[in-house]
Formats: sequence, structure tokens, C-alpha cells
Amino acid sequence: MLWSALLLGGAAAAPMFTAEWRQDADLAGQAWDAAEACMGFQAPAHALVPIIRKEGDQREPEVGHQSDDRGLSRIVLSTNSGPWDIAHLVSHAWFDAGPRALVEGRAYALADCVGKRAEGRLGRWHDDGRAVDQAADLTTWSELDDQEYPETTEGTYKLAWRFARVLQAVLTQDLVETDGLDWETVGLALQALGEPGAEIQAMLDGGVEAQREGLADPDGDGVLSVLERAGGTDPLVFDARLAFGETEPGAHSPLAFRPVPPDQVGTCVPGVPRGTKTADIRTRYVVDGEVHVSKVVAQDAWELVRIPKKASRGAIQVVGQDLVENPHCLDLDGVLIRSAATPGLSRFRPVQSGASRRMGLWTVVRDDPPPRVFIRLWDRPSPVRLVAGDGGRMPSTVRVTADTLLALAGKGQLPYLGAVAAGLTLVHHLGLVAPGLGEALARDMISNHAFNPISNAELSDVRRWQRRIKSAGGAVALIRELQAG
Ligand SMILES: [Ca+2]
Ligand SMILES: [Ca+2]
Repeated sequence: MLWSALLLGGAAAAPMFTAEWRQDADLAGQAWDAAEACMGFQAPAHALVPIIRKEGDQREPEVGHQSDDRGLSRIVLSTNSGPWDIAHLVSHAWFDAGPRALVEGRAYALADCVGKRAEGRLGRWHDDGRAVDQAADLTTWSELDDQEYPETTEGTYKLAWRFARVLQAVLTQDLVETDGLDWETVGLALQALGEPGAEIQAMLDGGVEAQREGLADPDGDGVLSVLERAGGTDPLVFDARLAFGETEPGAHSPLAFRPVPPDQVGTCVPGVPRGTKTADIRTRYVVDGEVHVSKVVAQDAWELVRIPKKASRGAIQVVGQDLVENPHCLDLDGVLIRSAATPGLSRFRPVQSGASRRMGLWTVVRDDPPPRVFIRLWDRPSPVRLVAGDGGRMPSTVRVTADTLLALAGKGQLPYLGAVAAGLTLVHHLGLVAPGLGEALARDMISNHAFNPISNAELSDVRRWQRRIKSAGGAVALIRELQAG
């Protein structure tokens, strides 16, 4: 065997990691083997690479990796560094030179591949695809930014990682794997791609806001918005084919396939077979890059479907032909209404769209998770009428003013249920979980008292609030009173 080693001469070999904690050296060795498998070649490194855990707040040496012209020479960890940090720092043996965002982003992408191969031993960095809160501009990101604006650091690492995934998607493997890749080379390669490349370049040139927007996956189909635009799909419309490689006929029908937002609240079954109250559904979701498909289960049409919390994206698929819109559950922007007994919830739809268009009643800022008001309609005599289903979080910004209410009441055109929905939503947005007030407001808003048999609150409660509205001098006055006090 000796002669073959001699023939190969100085061919790179895996380094030997040494560490005070034996587990660090073992994990680094596993990370190295996984990274080599991911990349298909060895990175330069010293034959012996020490791993140091520095004490507490000791300033020197800096946590990170060190390299010289012979490659990776040392890894410095803090006392809290975990397996994922080891995977990331080992990955820097492959990516060490060049602009910071290109180096860090590709090291993270490699560490992610390492984490996948190591099957949980090295951990993973979860990416839910949401736009990062704060970040520095990738094209100018430097160590200095981290010191001056520490709050942007984590977001910028995530942006850099996502940008590395964009490069993996559009550039040749050779180029993506080249240590020392610089912005000029990236720019030329993008230019050579024509229109899709120009889309990506425009995002880079657009600064940090354009990068935050383009390097996010708001529709949850797993493809970053800038790549969707480059590839001609809609960045705001979930595409089952992108997400799951779904090719079954009907998979794109909005009644058969619906994304489940990662808000852990649940989503309506979109469609049901005509004339039934149950739907055969399955869920599909992605955890750590793997697609999971559940078995088909029958579910009541008014129940919500959830996917596991850790899923990065998911969808419901309704199995069956001749689907109609689910009459028991309505999932509108910002409002979820479901009814165990009463079909015909689509009557709420014009109220919601009309209200948001004209008056902004449902103009809820969609922060994470989107704050939503739940309105649940039950058969009498259940005393449970309104459930605030947004986990106790109140919407951070809701533009509902007394004038809005006045305008709504003045129209006198809302269908009864719509007015109930508006009233309940309004009191919830005001921070008052008072079903009786919601219905009393609804009755006050509409001139037509042809009440629907559904009651959203106990009648005595409604009457109590009706008396308060009267003694306050009207609904607007009462709302002002309640807001003040
Ligand atoms: Ca997307
Ligand atoms: Ca899409």
C-alpha cells in the first residue's frame, strides 16, 4: 500500500483533530468526512488541527476558524459552542477566501449538507423561509457591521446562506465550489444567464431591503422569491409542484390543494366532495428538507388541519373528485370562521373584502405569525361563542377607528352574519373578548332585524350590551368609552 501513497504524493488527506474535549475532536472528524462527501473533494488543512475551547469572556483568541496557506490550521470554540458550530467551522476549510457573504453563505450551505449527512449528530440550522427582521447589505457586509450593529448579525448570516442557495440553483457547480469566488465573477456569471440572472443582480443592487424580500419564501413552497421571479412562478402563490414535485391532476386546484401557513394555528380544508360534511385529506410537509406525506384520513369539514410545528412548509390535499368549496370553514385574510352546524359561511366573504377595501376593518399587519381572529359558530345552546385563537397575541397594528365603525354602521347594507363577524372582530381588535358586545354592535349596525337563527352570544348578554349602547348614546360613543377606560 505504501507505493500507492507515494504515487499520490501530496494528495490531501483528512486532518487529525485534537481537542481537550474528546467529543469535539470526534464531531469535527465526522463533520469533515461528511463535508468531503458533500463536496466530492478534500479541502486543504494542516495534518493536525487543534480545537480550542476558550474560557468565558477571555478576548483572545477569537471564536472561529484559522487558516494559512496550507489550509485550516485551528478551530476556536466558546464554552457554549455546539455541534452545529463545529460543522460550520469545519466547512470553512472549503470556503475561506473572498467577500464575507459569499464565504459565510457557502460555509453555511455546506454545514447544512453536513448536518443532513450526519443524521442529527451535528444538528441543523432551521430555516422557516420568513423574511429576516434585520440584516446588513450582503454586498458590503463586513466584521465591522457585526460590531456596530450586532442586532443584524444573525439575519445577515441567514441572508448569506439563502443567497448561497440561489447560487447553487443557477450557477455551475464548479463556480459555486470555488474558494475565493468574488462579486465580480458572480456578476459576470449572472449576466451570462440573461433575464433570470438580471433579476438576481437587481436584487443584489437593490440593497438590503430588496435582499430581505427576494431572499425569503413567503408562500412557503420552498423556493425563494427571487428564484420564483427568475423562473417565472409567482412568489406569493404556493406551487405544489415546486414544493413537493406534485404532478397529480387537480393538484393545483385551490379546492384540492392548499398551503398550511407556518403559524401553528391550522387551516380550513379547502374543498369537500359535493353533499358531504367530511373530506378525505392527506397532509404533505417538509421537515429538514425531507418531504413527508401522511396517509389519507377522513376529517370533519369544520375542523382545522395542522402540520407539525417544525415543518418548514406544508399543504393539505383533498382526495376526491367533484369538490365544492367547504361550506363549514372559511379562511380569509386575517379572519378564520368555522361552523360545526351552519353551512353558507361564504356570506362573510363580501364583508371581509368590502371592509378591507373600503375601510380597512381587517387591515391587520401580517407579522409573524399572522394575527388572526377566530370566529366560531356553534349550535345552540353551547355557551362558548368566541374563541380568540391567535395564542393570546393581539394584532400589533389594527386600523379600526370609531369613524370606521360609524361608516360601517351607516351603510346599513351588511348581511346580519357579516355584521356579527365585523362586530366580533372589532371587539377582539379592541382587546375586549366580549361576544355579547359583538352581537349587540352587529344589531346596532344593521337596520334589518331579520336575525339569522344563529346566535353568537347568550341573548341576555346581548341585551345587556344593547342597553349599554343605548345609555352611552350609541355604539360609537360606547366604543370610545371602552377604549378610554
Ligand atoms: Ca416561494
Ligand atoms: Ca410560488
